[in-house]
Amino acid sequence: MYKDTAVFNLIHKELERQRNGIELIASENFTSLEVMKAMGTVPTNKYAEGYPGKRYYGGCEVVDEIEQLAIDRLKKIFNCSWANVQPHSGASANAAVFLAVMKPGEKFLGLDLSMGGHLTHGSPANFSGKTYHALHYGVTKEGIVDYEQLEAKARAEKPKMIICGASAYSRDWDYKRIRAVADEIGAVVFADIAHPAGLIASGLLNDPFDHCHIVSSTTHKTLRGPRGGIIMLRHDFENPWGLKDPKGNLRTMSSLLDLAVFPGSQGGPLEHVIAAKAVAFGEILSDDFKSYGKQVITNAQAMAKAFVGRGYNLISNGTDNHLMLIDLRNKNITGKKAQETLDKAHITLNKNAVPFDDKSPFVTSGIRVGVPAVTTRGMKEVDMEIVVNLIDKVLMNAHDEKLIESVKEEVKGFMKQFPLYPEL
Ligand code: DSN
Repeated sequence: MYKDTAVFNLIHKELERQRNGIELIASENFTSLEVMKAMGTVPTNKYAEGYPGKRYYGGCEVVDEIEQLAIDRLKKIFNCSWANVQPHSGASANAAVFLAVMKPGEKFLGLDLSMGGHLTHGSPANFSGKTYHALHYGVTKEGIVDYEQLEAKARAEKPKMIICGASAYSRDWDYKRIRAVADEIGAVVFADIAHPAGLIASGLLNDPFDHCHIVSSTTHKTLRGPRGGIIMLRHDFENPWGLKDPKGNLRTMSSLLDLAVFPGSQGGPLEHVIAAKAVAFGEILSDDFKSYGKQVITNAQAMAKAFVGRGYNLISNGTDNHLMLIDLRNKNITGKKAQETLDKAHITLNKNAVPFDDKSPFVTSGIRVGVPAVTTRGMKEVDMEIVVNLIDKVLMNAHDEKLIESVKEEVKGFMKQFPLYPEL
């Protein structure tokens, strides 16, 4: 029987990389072993186009129960009336929202990618910017969402949809204000909470569901589940915008979104991943998860303070959530060089454009730093000081290969205090 050693050796190598490094990519996390176990199971063998109770193939009675459990748990987490757990990723979830709400060429308004937004919020390189007419708002020079600009553009251009949410924004959102202007012009408000979802689930940030018509997220960032996407509605509503399905029938928002996921943009759902989502949602409903969310925010604030204490320039001067964006221009190092040099010391983060950046997206003036993953590994405020010291040492000595090698060894020793998957 064929037995693969090449792939499993590489997977083990990746495990060691994760164990020995400090993971600060704001969109990454470590799932529980239970979540991973669920992913490697037999529902991967099953085709189940459709939804629980309404499938195209036979033999779906068990995956129906799995998917329904995931839906029910997710609805409980966010106090929703409807949820779809099938999107393969956050980008797929967002593609389905566009498909349900917009016709090609129609206008929508989202945060500019260069100001912290996401590719699927209208980047010219993405389906959202290629298929629809993307308009953008930005942030002020203080680094806060420019709500006045958003309102002015909304009133002038009358987009069909306004997207709130970001990939590199460290402050909370004023969803109520966005909804108010959307109501003036009759627009749909769509919140992409992929980054802060876990903090929202724990009640630690403003609740988008009160004001936004549609909410999407990934499941693998602060929600600490498997890689995937979800779409939710708190209130399924009659469809005041007169949105129609592909056959021209008026439908409720939930049924338009279900149709947009399947058959609109996906085929068979990944039921093994949906099983893992259900496990993660069960974990989120526990009290432990709320303490995790609180520690994420406490750690992010401790880290922000430590960076500011060493003269780093934080966009918006701090953070409300799990991440911070740092402008490195006063430190004479680009985002690219910072990322590459820190990588050599096994400290992983990403270069990131800062608002009004004068460098290309491939170089950038900044870095994005997030704490969800290190918090999962058990780090507390005092550890944030240590991590910032290590980062500062590397960035201030970026050409000293010997020193960077010694930091790498220091990082490896430090991370032994925070075991990762000791069972594996
Ligand atoms: N790639 C994700 C991030 O890093 O924020 C967004 O999809």
